[in-house]
Amino acid sequence: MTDVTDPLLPELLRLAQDAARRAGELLRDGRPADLAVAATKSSPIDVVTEMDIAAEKLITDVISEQRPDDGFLGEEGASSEGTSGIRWVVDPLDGTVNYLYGLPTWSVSIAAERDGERIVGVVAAPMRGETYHAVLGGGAWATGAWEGERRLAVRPAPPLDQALVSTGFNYVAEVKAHQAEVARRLIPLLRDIRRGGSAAVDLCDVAAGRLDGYYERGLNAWDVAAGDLIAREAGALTGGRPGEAPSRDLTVAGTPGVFEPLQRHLETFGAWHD
Ligand code: 2AM
Ligand code: CA
Repeated sequence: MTDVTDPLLPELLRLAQDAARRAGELLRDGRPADLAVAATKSSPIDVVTEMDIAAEKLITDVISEQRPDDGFLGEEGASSEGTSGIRWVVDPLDGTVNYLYGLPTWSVSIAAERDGERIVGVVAAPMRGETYHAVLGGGAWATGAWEGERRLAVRPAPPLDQALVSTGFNYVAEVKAHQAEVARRLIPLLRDIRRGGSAAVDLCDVAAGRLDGYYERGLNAWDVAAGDLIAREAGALTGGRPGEAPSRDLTVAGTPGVFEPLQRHLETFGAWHD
């Protein structure tokens, strides 16, 4: 059981915030201005991948310098066991396609786990000028360039037919086709859907009361580790299929009252399989 007064928690939070800020600046300032134009030419994906790898290296370097015994799991391949019981779960650039096109919704996601329990989450969204964070038991917070720290809370639940729900689609065409079918059945039951493009930001938007719900299939641990803690600390419910934790099969998040019927419909519509 985590003691919320444990001084390790603010130490890990500060480290995650520092690493996320520096990686965010690297990605923001290092993005070639002609990246979107280059998307029609040679191989812009390689440029994005290079930035992705550089950002992950920066994050693991910043953290390892302070805490050499911690483990890592990163989208770009960082994987080490560590010996301290702390493992960092890192997505250096979540929302890659938005980044490629110059859309603002991309993020750096960093979470810390102790003995498998998520205790710290930071999601930096540099083009929004906002960073979201949570420590287990300590609430969820946003910090912005133009305001101080703001506590995050989910919206009061509307009836499902007034709920704004975000989702995402896979990169593989056949998988996307099934996901589109699920969305087709869901849309008439909701106010509307959104397709943000960064799972980590979607989860933070549920936390901030900017969405009533979010779901997606096919996510990895690094996409959701930080955002899931932030959403839950803001009062959201998160899960996978009914009774299960979020997984690759399905991630669902929502304000209580929206989460449950959304999760039930997703089960019925087969959102958990390809
Ligand atoms: P990425 O930008 O790091 O690739 C968009 O729908 C969200 O889901 C993003 O967080 C994206 O992460 C992730 N995502 C979508 N399809 C994916 C896939 N096939 N493999 C891994 N991540 C995927
Ligand atoms: Ca990702």
